[in-house]
Amino acid sequence: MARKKIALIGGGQIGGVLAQLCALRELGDVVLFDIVEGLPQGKMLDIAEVGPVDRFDVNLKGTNTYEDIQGADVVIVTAGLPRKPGMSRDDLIEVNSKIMTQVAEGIKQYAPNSYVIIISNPLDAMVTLCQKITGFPYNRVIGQAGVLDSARFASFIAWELGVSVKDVTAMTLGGHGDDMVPLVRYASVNGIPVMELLEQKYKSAEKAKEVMEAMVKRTRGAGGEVVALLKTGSAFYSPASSAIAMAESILKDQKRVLPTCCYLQGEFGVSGYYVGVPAVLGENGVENIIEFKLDAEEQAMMDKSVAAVKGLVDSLK
Ligand code: A3D
Repeated sequence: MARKKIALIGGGQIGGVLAQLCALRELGDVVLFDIVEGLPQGKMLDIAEVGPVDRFDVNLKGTNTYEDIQGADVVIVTAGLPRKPGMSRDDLIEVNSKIMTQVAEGIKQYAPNSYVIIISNPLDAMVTLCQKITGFPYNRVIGQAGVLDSARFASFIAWELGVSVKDVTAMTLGGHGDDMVPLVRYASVNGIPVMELLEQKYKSAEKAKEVMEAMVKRTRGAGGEVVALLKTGSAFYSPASSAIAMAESILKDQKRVLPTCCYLQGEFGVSGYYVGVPAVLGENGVENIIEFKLDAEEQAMMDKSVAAVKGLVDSLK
């Protein structure tokens, strides 16, 4: 059986970590593409030379030629500019649309059967554009945002309650912007509602609500928090790990339920747009979108988030 092949388009901060994670987990052979000469070649040589230490055995290649992505099973795209302090993700739309157009054409020509995971921002718009240009079916073009946004929410909850991050489940829905929807009602520690634990801790429902609101706010602004600290770019370890979880679920047909930027056709009352929702990811990409009932407050937040996505995506037309 042929070894799996993963193509990474964009060899910057996230691209380099993606390549290392693919190697460490032996997900398959990896090709790292970038337009900057020497950058992907240098990063891949650097990672390859530590194979004897980390004990991974996969082929790693850096390239400036799209032909080298031929036969890729999964393509992960990070090509595009990241934010600088004070910028919103939406400020990147003009420049990153041009980059995404080139990238999607390369994928369409050289990896026509691949499953594509987009990370470039503004996420929801870039996924939409990539799907349009490649013409690939919706189940094969998706975006990473929700795995990371949810992990940030879960981290804040674990730190607040003093419990292991391994035991916290939390999820965000909606677009990858400041209006994303952290689902408070479904956040739990091994199934025990987080709100109940906060009320126990503070012995006050009001204070518990206040603490949760602060965590929701921090989750919505978590990307910007990292940007403000780094000053020269945006988060890169966490988006890389998040996309790898999605890629691994597809490559190994794990059928994990992961918050994924998916094309909706009526789910959650949305039609014709890419929005973050829980999806089963397996050998056929998005195999199922998991819909469940939102209460009135959650639906209102979802509608607001979707309206922001629509505004941005419609500006592409
Ligand atoms: P960076 O380190 O600048 O890497 C981007 C790479 O893209 C650079 O090496 C460029 O040379 C390369 N590039 C530029 N134009 C092209 C092109 N036409 N074809 C191929 N490669 C090209 O950025 P980064 O890795 O930190 O971030 C990459 C993207 O991910 C940005 O748009 C970020 O905003 C986005 N991002 C998304 C998340 C999500 O959770 C969705 C999180 C963090 C960053």
